[in-house]
Amino acid sequence: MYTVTLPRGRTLDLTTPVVMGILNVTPDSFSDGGRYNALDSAVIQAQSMLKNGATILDIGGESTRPGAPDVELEEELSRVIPVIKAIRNHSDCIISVDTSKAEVMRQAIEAGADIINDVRALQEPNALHVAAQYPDVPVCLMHMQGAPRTMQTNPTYQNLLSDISDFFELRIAQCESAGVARSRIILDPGFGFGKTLAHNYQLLGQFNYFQKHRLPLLAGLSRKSMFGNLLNREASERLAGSLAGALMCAQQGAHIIRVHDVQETVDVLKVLHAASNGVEHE
Ligand code: 9MG
Repeated sequence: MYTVTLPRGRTLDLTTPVVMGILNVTPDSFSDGGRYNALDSAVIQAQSMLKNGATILDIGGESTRPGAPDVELEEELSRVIPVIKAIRNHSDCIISVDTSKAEVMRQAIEAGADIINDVRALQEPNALHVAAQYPDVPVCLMHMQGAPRTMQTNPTYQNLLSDISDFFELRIAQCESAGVARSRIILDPGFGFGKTLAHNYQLLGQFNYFQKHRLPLLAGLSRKSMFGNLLNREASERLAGSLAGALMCAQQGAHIIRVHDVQETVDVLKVLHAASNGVEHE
């Protein structure tokens, strides 16, 4: 049972799994074809995800798919900050910023973001320092082996699960030393980030291993190539695989499921909730 403190006196109740809707504001967004770059479209997309049951909106301006090029600071700021401001003007929803850059984190929080989602686990220059300055902002630390440009070149582990867990423990300790309290941390094993197909399915089958850290867990598998490669499906055809993955992670203790297809995932989680907790007799 976890409740996470948020800015402006709010909290995020993670007693049952919640959906984080993905709002990519990159020109090459791999699964929405870049349709949502314009500010108005981003706000419309955000409203639609909230209407469909998203609890959190994850806004990112850097593509982290394998092979993606780095994005300059000014470019990332210009993509992300106006969108956060516009959504915050329309809604009191929970916004996370998907970034690894300290300055993007800082400006995003000042613009109204509530959560830092960092695929590089606050390892970039100054990121820990900025995170420490906002004690009400939770941080998601994701595991990645390597960097997006090269991470899929022969990833290897001594022991996949314990290597990832050791990384978590190290980063948790480094966060605490830098002034980021353990109670603010969310962990994510990072499906697809420096993992082979076999690694990804081992993670999916044994996601509950990470409950041992006694911290909220995030799972991001939506439309990833682990489904494309297994099922021979294009990104737009990976809904069934993504829902199966979401369900498996939720059943094994994931608290936050990061997805493109909000409505369908919310339905899956409602079915899981009904089966786990019962429904009123008619
Ligand atoms: C930004 N991003 C892309 N994939 C992700 C994943 O699996 N987890 C998290 N936390 N962020 C992700």
